[in-house]
Amino acid sequence: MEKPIKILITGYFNSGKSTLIRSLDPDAIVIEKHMRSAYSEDKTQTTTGFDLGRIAWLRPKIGSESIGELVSESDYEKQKETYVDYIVKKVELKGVPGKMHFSIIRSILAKGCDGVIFLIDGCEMDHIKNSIEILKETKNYLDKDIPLKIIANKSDKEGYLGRVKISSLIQEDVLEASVKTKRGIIEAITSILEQILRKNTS
Ligand SMILES: Nc1nc2c(ncn2[C@@H]2O[C@H](COP(=O)(O)OP(=O)(O)O)[C@@H](O)[C@H]2O)c(=O)[nH]1
Ligand SMILES: [Mg+2]
Repeated sequence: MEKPIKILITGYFNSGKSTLIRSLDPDAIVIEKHMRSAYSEDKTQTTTGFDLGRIAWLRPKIGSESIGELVSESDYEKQKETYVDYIVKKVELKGVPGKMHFSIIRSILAKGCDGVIFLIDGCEMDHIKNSIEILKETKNYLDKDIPLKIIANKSDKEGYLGRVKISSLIQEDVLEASVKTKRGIIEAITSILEQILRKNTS
């Protein structure tokens, strides 16, 4: 059995990591705790362990320049015969707890990952400052050649600061996306998967 490609989903608290993993794999393991006081109306839980989602990346063998589809592993297993003409890669999405004090857990979860998706809440200045810290921390324990994509999430929300502003604040290129509406997310993940495959075959 081919080993799954491992992608670390990291970033500061409230950036959308658990939501992303759950939206791609409804059966994901998500270890959260109820917060003593809710951060916002729809943020009442915080990751205290890790998240683990299992998905399959499916690309047609003919016309494989297509970015393909991402489906949960359990959906893929149910409809396997539909995908006989597809190149299938299993992918594990491992989410971290985003609060600052969980730094050690983040460093452990990063071990052995093939690529990193770094999420930022693109609507909050304070959040972006904390993101800069976590990005620095992440780079400290990752090999330089591990593919990394930085995503400014929540592009659907009022007050979104936008790619240009966020890129200049964190001094890195970021992609615009919304986990909620799925805009830009599938493209970002399939593009990091392609980068990982290219690296592994070169
Ligand atoms: N508007 C909007 N809200 C989002 C989006 N992604 C996540 N959220 C919300 O942001 C909050 C934090 O999400 P969560 O996945 O718990 O963040 P985590 O702490 O990084 O795991 C939740 O209330 C989500 O519903 C998005 O793309 N747009
Ligand atoms: Mg979480």
